[in-house]
Amino acid sequence: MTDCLFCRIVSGEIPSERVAETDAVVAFRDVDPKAPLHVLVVPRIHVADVGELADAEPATVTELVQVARQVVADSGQESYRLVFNTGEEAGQTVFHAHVHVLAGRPLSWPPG
Ligand code: DGP
Repeated sequence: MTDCLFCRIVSGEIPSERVAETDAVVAFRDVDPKAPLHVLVVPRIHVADVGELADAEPATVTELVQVARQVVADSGQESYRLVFNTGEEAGQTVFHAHVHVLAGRPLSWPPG
């Protein structure tokens, strides 16, 4: 039993709409989408953020990006944005590493 939301999604205890998975990562649709395509790709191991993931399992950081790219390709999109909110001030609310995959509409810059 864990109180980490994304660990519970990875284990299947909390349902999600999965779009891809590998031995190391799981990709599922964000419950509050900010773009027509908004998927989260998360490592199966619990680490708080992408920096910790880079220290613990550097190959899994690469896999997050590869799976993100595949999810975008499968959706028929070409342009996309990957976002790693890291730390409270940067907007991170779930402290299990994840990358937001956003596509399907024009995305402005800079972000808020
Ligand atoms: P962040 O703010 O970067 O930590 O992103 C967390 C994201 O997680 C946010 O966009 C909403 C999403 N989220 C929160 N709870 C759930 C849930 O229960 N299911 C799914 N699929 N996504 C969730």
